[in-house]
Amino acid sequence: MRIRSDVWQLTRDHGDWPQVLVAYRSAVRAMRELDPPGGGPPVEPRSWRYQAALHGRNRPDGLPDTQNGWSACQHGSWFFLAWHRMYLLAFEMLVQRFLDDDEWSLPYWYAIDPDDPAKAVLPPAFRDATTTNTLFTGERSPEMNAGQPLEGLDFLGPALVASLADDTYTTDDGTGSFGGGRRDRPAYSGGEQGSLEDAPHGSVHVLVGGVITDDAGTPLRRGWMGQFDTAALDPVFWLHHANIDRLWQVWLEADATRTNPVEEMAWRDTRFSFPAFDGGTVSWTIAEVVDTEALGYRYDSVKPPSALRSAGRGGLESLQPGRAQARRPPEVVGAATGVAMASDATTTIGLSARPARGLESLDEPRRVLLRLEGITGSVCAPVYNVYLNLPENAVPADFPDRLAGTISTFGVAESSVRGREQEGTGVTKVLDITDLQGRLAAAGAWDAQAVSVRFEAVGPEAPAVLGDPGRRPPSRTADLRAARVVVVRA
Ligand SMILES: [Cu+2]
Repeated sequence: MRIRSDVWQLTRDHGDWPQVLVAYRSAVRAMRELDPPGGGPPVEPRSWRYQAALHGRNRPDGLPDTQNGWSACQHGSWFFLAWHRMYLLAFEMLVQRFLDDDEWSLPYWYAIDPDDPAKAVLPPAFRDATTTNTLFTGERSPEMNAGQPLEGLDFLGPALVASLADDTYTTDDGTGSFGGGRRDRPAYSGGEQGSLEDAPHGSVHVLVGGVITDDAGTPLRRGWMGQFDTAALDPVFWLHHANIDRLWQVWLEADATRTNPVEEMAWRDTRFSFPAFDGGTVSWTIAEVVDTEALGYRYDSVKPPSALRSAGRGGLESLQPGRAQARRPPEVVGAATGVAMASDATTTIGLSARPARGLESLDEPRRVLLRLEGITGSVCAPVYNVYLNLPENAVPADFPDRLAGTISTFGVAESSVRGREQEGTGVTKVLDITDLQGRLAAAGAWDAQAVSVRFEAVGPEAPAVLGDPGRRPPSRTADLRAARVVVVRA
């Protein structure tokens, strides 16, 4: 059984260059040497840029290039975790062959470890700017390359714990889930993201990607990790995703009642293929990858964060109140359409006035959700915090108890472009506000007639590079918006 290990633990035990990273560096070099010199589309399936193109590659017009099986990554649905598990496994098999070492295993980077915030710094091997170091890239947040920790740990840690407290792998009624919304067929973008895919996964992408500026400091584009079509070019992508893959296992093992949706054919029987080292392909159905030990690997630790462990079984319910109740059909109690999400934008949502349905008259435990539907935009900050009922002119940071949740913008620009194979209708995110609504009501800060929603940008706003920037100059104004923001009782 191979072990995938914590890259920071290896670094602390063995110095900046543990053996697994020395080997990884030389495998990346070998794969990069198979790329066509001087750019142009990759042709050799084992090459570095070809492997990244499997995740995403844009044509000059900004739409995903789907030839050769490229642009196949799955986001915004229950296929997210399974597709990325296979992608990593096929990549790991290639690296093993390049190294002639079938024991080599991807390490993982636990960037948001609520019990060890020091791990939020990029491991030193990835920051070493020596020209021969293939693990370094300048197409990355300059702050993170300088050794600063990931921004926003204060709220990303709790977002991760809340995600791991969610008992449901998938739903199809828009009420949110750990693993993502149900979908009949695979799709590149759009749809309802699972809670793990959103803040814990997407925020690391966009914050590590950062913003690349010109000499005058004008934002030009996001770094590689911030976009589908470039994310896997950064060697740290694979370690970040190994951690997301591990967190799937953490979630499963945290409670014996949890299950993957293996009863559902559209999930279980869906098959994805990847290039094999000797030509041809390697492929799996999702049913074939649900058990990592059957695939030959496990993680050195699947211990949940202490905040989740100390919550215990009863505590899981306090983190996700009402989850254990019988599921009811969700009921929309308020909605606003065309909601601007630029920093400091505030939207007021009128709530159903009928007393029997008002949220204050809740006499039975039900969940209250804030669903942000169809989020689109081309210029936005990496991450947004969403607050409810802030006093006018309040500084959001002064009201951490009114934070409804954190959302990342990874994948938003990709889901906003309309094309032959995609609708361009954006991504959907669901925040559980049951607990917050209860606290606001108890503090006399909940109005049964209306709720106000305020967005706060974290990090600088930057354009996403989609298409030929020479032909279509990117907008400079933040244009993030949600087609609809809904308050739901479920
Ligand atoms: Cu990802």
